[in-house]
Amino acid sequence: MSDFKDKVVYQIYPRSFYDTNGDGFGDLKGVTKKLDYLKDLGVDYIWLTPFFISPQRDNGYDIADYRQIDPRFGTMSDFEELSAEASKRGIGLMLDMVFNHTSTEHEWFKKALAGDKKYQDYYIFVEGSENVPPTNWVSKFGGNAWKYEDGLKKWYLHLFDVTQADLNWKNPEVRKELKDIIRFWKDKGVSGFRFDVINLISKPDSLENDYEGDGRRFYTDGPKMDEYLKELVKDTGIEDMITVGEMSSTTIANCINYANPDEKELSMVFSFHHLKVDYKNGDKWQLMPYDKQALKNIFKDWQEQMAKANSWNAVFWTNHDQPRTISRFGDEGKYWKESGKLFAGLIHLMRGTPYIYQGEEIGMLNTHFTDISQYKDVESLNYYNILIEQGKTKSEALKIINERSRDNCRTPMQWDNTKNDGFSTGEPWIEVPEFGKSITVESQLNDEDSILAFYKKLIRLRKENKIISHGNIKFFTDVPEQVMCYERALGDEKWVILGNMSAEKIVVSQDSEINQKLGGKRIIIGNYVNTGKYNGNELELKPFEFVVFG
Ligand code: TEU
Ligand code: CA
Repeated sequence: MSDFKDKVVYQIYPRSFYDTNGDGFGDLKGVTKKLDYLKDLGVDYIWLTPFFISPQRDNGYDIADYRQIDPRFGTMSDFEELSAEASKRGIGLMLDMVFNHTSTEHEWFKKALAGDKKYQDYYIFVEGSENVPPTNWVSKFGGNAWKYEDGLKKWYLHLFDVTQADLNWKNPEVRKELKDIIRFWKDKGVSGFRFDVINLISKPDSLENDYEGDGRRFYTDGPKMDEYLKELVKDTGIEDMITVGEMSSTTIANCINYANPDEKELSMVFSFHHLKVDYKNGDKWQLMPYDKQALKNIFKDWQEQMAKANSWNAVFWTNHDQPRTISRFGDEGKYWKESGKLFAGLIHLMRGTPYIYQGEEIGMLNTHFTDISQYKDVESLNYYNILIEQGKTKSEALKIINERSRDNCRTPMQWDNTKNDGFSTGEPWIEVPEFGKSITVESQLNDEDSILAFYKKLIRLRKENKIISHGNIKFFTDVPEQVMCYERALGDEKWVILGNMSAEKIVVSQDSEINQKLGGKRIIIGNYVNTGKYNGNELELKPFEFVVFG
């Protein structure tokens, strides 16, 4: 298996990236148009979220035909052009394979509903009384995870929206169909794949009620996960391509297997524990300031244990399902720039392949929408109603959606200060937020001190220093709560990475383990060039300061 340790991936949510025909939807031609920008940024791969035929109930994660392009994104020849132009620039394309479920508009599901037994066995249909669902499992988007089909007198499982029916991976014919889809896109010359919620595919043999949780402990990291992944990879011959699996509520032990080169499953994994440190009682819909100590503990465990096992992580702060990083962990005001750079640096210097989500590289912020009607995401709209049913006032519910909505990352890419921030000449499918409007690519392109310039520098540093891509990692625990600190090491070389995650000045004390490591080291990178004050005994970090000593 090849390694992808010195590579950087850029995630594009095409519908919000760049619209070339004024219909308000970003399109594939729009991605092609912006390739020079991405080349200049320095990324190696683009992960495109789904652009296949879909009713778009879940913005394309509800696929009705895996081999055809939804006309609102363009045509197959647009895709081929994008692929050829990307390849000219040395950029590979990664496609998003949503294999846990299909849209209920997929022909397999339609045939199943029409009574075809072969296709009923493609999904998880269960007979039972109309009044009692087979289990009490909760859909990730709210409500029970089963839907009753009158015509068939059967229930089907949908871990996500009711229009996203879970596939039955126990059926070898289903696995064959999915492998054919991979072969189809592989033949088109793509470089790799991202597998959506892949650790949910292996369902348990017996369907039980969950009296302690929402059911996830029964279907997450299921019994046949390793077997299914090995088969998928081997039979499609994608061992040497870049692959990343999205792992929902997983464990380190499982990810060690999924992302270990000897296992020939995946190149790397996304896990989400570090993005739940602001969930009160583990509930996304209860607000809490983020727990810095918990965040650091999670990174320490994942980074050190994956390294020890020679397994590989994808490292990231955000994606199309998450709020914007600066709004969530940093400072939207005075320290906008500093906090944008700090969080970028902390991730890019870790052990793993960094993923940049569109707009992150210029420090885009949450939407700050003022009315629920401005939101489009199915999950946000469902949960708004659930919060109201629970007795929250409209403004309380809106405040929660404001912080947690997946739409925070789905508003149009802010290119310049023309109409709709240069995204579209038409009416965008989702509003361009007023808040943070001045944050654009154009305003940062020629600014050496910009967040954008800092991302370019981080990418360049990775290419020039094997210690970043291949070094070992160790976290320091003997530091103030606000400070994240770790050491990278390769051969005799050692770097110490320090970041102040707060808006206060923090002094790292004299007897700390870190200070002993810093003797004679020079500053390789810093938010405030040459002002990382180190006098041999004591280190003072400014608000959101990020320093690398090496
Ligand atoms: O997301 C999986 C997933 O469970 C979450 O990121 C989810 O959006 C969040 O936890 C809900 O609180 C993947 C895709 O990234 C997402 O866009 C899709 O909606 C989902 O799968 C279904 O395909
Ligand atoms: Ca368009």
